[in-house]
Amino acid sequence: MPLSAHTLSSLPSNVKVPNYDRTAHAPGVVHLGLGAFHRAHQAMVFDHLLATGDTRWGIHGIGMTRPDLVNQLRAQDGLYAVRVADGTGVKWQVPGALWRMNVAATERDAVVQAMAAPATRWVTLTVTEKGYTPALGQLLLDGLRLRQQGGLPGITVASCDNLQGNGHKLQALVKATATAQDGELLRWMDAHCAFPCSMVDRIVPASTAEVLAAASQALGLRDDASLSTEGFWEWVIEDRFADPSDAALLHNAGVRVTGDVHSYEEAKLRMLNGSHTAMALMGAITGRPFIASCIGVPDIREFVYRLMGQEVAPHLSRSDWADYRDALIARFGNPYLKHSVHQIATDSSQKIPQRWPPSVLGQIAKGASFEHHALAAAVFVRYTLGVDEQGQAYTLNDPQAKSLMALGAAQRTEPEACVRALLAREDLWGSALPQHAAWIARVTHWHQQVLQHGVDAAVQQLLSTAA
Ligand code: CS2
Repeated sequence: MPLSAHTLSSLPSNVKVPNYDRTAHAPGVVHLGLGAFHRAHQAMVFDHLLATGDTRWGIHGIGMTRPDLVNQLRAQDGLYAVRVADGTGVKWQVPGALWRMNVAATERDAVVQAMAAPATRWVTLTVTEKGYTPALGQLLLDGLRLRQQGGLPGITVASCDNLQGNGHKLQALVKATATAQDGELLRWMDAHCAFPCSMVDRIVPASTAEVLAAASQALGLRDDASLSTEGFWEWVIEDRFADPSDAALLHNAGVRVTGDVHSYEEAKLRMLNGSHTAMALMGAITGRPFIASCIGVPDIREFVYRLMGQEVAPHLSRSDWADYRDALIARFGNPYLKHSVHQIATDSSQKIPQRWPPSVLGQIAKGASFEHHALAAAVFVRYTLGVDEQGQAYTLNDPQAKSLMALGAAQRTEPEACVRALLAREDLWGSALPQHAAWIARVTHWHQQVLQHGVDAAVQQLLSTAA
């Protein structure tokens, strides 16, 4: 039997279930991007708020493209189990905040209507780095226009993607979509809507057969949408809301509401996500399937430790970075999280710009070494070959896959030219790094080592030469 509203009462008592009515109220949140992350992070914060008796946090979840996921969740009445597991223990929970679902690609009108529903107070987004397109701007603008025309209150529109200044980027995108006729709408938006920046953090890998099997064992029911995550979660959001009283509510639910999201964003993007991308690319090439398998290699662990401490930390405004680094190393090693390196390597062209260049530029400005990032960039160049060190082919899942593979294709015969061509791309590295001769020289060096001796030997060489 599958998990659903009807079977919820049959779950074992050690599985935490929603204790509130899921049908009496209209959702107050429209969430765009119904992936694993949202369902194991914000949906659980909203579940907590609903459990306090505040009925305004039900979610109308929007899958951007995939009808299969939405169909699966609809069949389970929006219910799914989350395994929260790490060194401190294993717990199962069924969050109940997901009340309605649609697919943006095929049900656009329903999405616009949802944003303009009277009960809607928030729109949250996890549409990934590549999702910030004019089509997204238009979708939001259409929803907001309908609200304004209906004389409804403004809303909070919160980007939760791994982009620096994500709220500003989203607001600019929506405004850029507006035409000359939208003057009044834009004035209404400025006066009544809020686009806070936020940083969200929880490691939530795409689900695996192992997780689904563990779920059916723990629940005694089939659950095709179950997920596995860690105990740790963090949500830092700028204190800028359409309804200012939301600040206290979110704070009580464990969210950090602050004027300074920036320092949390930059630390997370460069420490956590920057290390993730470096390890993911190394894992893809060496044939190590998961982040935990990479961080389990002492040299890679030391590499990541030094990357964070020596090249990222000096440029962070967050002063507790050493604790943050140590906690990250432990989180990466969580044996319950089968976090596929190929999942994280997906869309690397969209992720690298936020994750690596700011630290490299910081080191350059100080006259300090950027060897770890240069090696990581060399590994990225090697990654574009699409075949690992055992000769196994893999797919580059990236909107730029074609152009990256075309530039990197001849790297065995013309390594320097390929490194140069890939490092010249301002969409990846920004405008300053491609001009920097020492950066190009060091990436070229590490690329040679990686090609000739392999990733592990290059890492070993770096560790033995760097302090
Ligand atoms: C990862 C992130 O896939 C990726 O690019 O680096 O999804 C990471 O797991 C989350 O940002 C953690 O909060």
